[in-house]
Amino acid sequence: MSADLHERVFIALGSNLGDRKRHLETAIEAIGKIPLTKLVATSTIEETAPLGGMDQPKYLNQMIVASTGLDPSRFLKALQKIEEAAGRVRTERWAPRTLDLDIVRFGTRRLNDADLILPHPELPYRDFWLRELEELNATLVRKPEPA
Ligand code: A4P
Ligand code: MG
Repeated sequence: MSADLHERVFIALGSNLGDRKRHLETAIEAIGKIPLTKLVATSTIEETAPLGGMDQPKYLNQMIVASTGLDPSRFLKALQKIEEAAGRVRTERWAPRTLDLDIVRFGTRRLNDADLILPHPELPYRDFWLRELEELNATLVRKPEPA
């Protein structure tokens, strides 16, 4: 598949259980191994207070940008496998987790499927996502992806 069929996907990583930094590192390595996918850039890691009003530990959050030839639904499935491998157990929504992977943006796609909404609807409300996205965009301007 030629490089111009690839789209840029921004992925938000979050962890607030166990060895949080290790979970982020392992996830990034695994995302780099998704078929037809290449890592482009990673943001700095931020420690953030938990959103959602539940009493739970602080998160480490980070965002990465990759280039992929997969479609959004296949890409989401690949991310969910990585979450499972990190030992994530889905309990209630917004509960503490070893690893959470959200697709923030997928090229310029807009989607409102039952299992995938693009761009991610929480994007405008999460300061740390907006900061990380800006940081990545600045990196992309300085270092354009090779064709
Ligand atoms: N889904 C729909 N759109 C997307 C998308 N763009 N990317 C569906 C990923 N998944 C998407 O997600 C529930 C369902 O959302 C998936 O099955 C998928 O089909 P989940 O990961 O199973 O459940 P969740 O993560 O508990 O719910 P949700 O709604 O994804 O919550 P968030 O937005 O992930 O919030 N506080 C801080 N400081 N930092 C955090 O990172 N994260 C959360 C979880 C709460 N508080 C936080 C943080
Ligand atoms: Mg999630």
